[in-house]
This record gives sequence, C-alpha cells and structure tokens, in this order.
Amino acid sequence: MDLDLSCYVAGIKLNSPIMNASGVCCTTVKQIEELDESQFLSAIVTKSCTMTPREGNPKPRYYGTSSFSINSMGLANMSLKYYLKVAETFSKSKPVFLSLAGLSAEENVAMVKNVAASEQHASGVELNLSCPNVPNKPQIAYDFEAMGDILNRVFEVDLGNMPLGVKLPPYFDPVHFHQSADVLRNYPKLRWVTCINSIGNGLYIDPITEETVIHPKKGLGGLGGSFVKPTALANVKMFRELLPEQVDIIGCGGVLRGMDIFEHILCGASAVQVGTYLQENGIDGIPRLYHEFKDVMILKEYHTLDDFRGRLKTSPTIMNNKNDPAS
Ligand code: IRO
Repeated sequence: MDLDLSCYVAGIKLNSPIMNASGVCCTTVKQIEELDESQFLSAIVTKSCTMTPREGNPKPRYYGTSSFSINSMGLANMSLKYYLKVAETFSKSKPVFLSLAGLSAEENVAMVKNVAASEQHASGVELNLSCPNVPNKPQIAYDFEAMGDILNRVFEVDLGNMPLGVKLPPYFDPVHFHQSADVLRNYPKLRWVTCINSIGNGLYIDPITEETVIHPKKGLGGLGGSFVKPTALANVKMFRELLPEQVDIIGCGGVLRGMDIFEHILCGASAVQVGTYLQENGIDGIPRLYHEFKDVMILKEYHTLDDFRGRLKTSPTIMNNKNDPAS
C-alpha cells in the first residue's frame, strides 16, 4: 500500500501535515512566495496582524540557533488589508490561514468582521490569543474571562463557512488545561486550536558580553525550539483529550526533525506548524523534515496518519523501568 501523508484541518484537506507557524517567513509577500513554492508545505499561515501596520519592537528582537530561538518581534506586521490581499493571491495554490491578533477585543471583532465582509479567499482564521511580546498587553488566553469575552463576541460574527481556530499559549498546570478547555467547549463553531505559541518571557543571555541577546522588554522574549517540545506535546495531548472530536489540534513547538512531527501526531495533532527550524533553515530545510517524517512512517509500517494519530500509550509496557531512580 502507498503512503498517504494527507490530513484534514477544519475539514480542509492538506497534502502534508506541515505548515509554517505564524510569524515565521510569512510577514512579506516575498517571504510568502517562498512558502507557496514549497511542495512539502501544505498551507500558509500569515503573520499575526492588526488592523493597521506595526513596526514592532526595536531590534535586536530575534536570536536563534539550530535548536532554539527567542523573539520579541512585538507584532510587527503589514496590516489586515495586506494579508487579505495575500490570501487572494496565494489561495489559488494552497490554503491560506489568516492569523489575527488585535490589541483589544474590539479590534479582534472588527478584523473578523472585515474578513467576513471580504471576498473570503482565506481558508480560515487563526485567532492569536497568546502573543507574549507586546509591552503592557497580557496574553489573553491566560485570563479565562477575557478569553471568553473575546470568543463570545467573535463567534457572533457570521463568517459563513470560513472556519475559525485559536492559537493558545502553553499551559503548565492541569487546572489551567481544564479551565481553558471549559471556556473553549462553549463554542461549537470552534474548529481547531493550535498548541502552542512560544513560551513567553524567557531570558537568554550571552555570558561573554554579559548582555541579553535581544533588547526589547529587558531581554525577555518568547522561547521556541527543541526544549519547548515536551511542553507543546503535553498541551497537544491534554487539549486532544479535553476538547470535542470536531475541534482539531494543530501541534506547534519543537518540530526540528521528522520524528518530532510523528510525536505531535501521536499525541493527537492533526497537523503541525514549524517555527524555529523554518526560521533557521529557511524553506530549503522543509524537504528534509518531510522525508524524515515519511521514513519514520515507513520504518513503523504506518500507511496513513490515522494509523497512529492520538494513539500514544500511557500505561507501562515495560514493567521494570531502568530509568526510574527508585527501582
Ligand atoms: O512578537 C511577536 O510578534 C510574536 C507573536 I504576535 C506571537 O504570537 N508569538 C511570538 O512568539 N512572537
């Protein structure tokens, strides 16, 4: 039997489970052209936007290595109007998901209304409730009342058939997984959640220069890369368990190898988004990711993503665990 790497997000068929994470290589038309050209990226997610363009935070505001990144871009973007045009241009070849990140509930509602009133070339809206880097603006999805208030108002807008998902911050406490899911379950029209945004407000320093590697917000920024993967996987798994089946989970966080894609899907993700790895390797790094993932499936004799999606085993298959320090 042939390998089938296709998957569905919000009922939209994608020919591979790999897309870019919002914010990475997707701010300008020139960058988006490259995403469009890659046959292994099945969809384009645009940079989170506001109604009007923003320059974002002062530079240096990004620092990355092959395994890790920290950023404080500050929602630098070209405006909703610009990304609506992007959707019109690029939706001819692949699905385009518009990421919206208004600075207030009113701005989010106004932007969703604008999308609804547009010609609706976009395949869906990813409402970003988790940007960690705008000075004096808390991450909305850490305030469950504020999140409910925004979602009440956003879901009142008639988007027709256009699906809407939300991008969540990482949660760390089981109570918070439940509190967040309790809010999200109130919206039958919610089609997906993306877990996770960067881990907010980390600090990375250069001990030689004794300086923070990025400068906005006293050096604090959103972390991405390999060490956020365990947190991302925990969030994917918990939201897969806590949300109804019709809400897809998009895994985001620590996807640097094909095996990472496999692990996200094993935890219940329908597809994955790639951030740090794409930023560091550019679009030329994507074929490796795709082929590695394909090789994992061949090795494990899986034919489709449904063969293993959400099938993570959590009960012991090995009784004497030599990694347990007490045994
Ligand atoms: O600083 C940013 O622009 C940014 C955003 I909006 C976000 O959602 N996540 C992130 O790491 N950076």
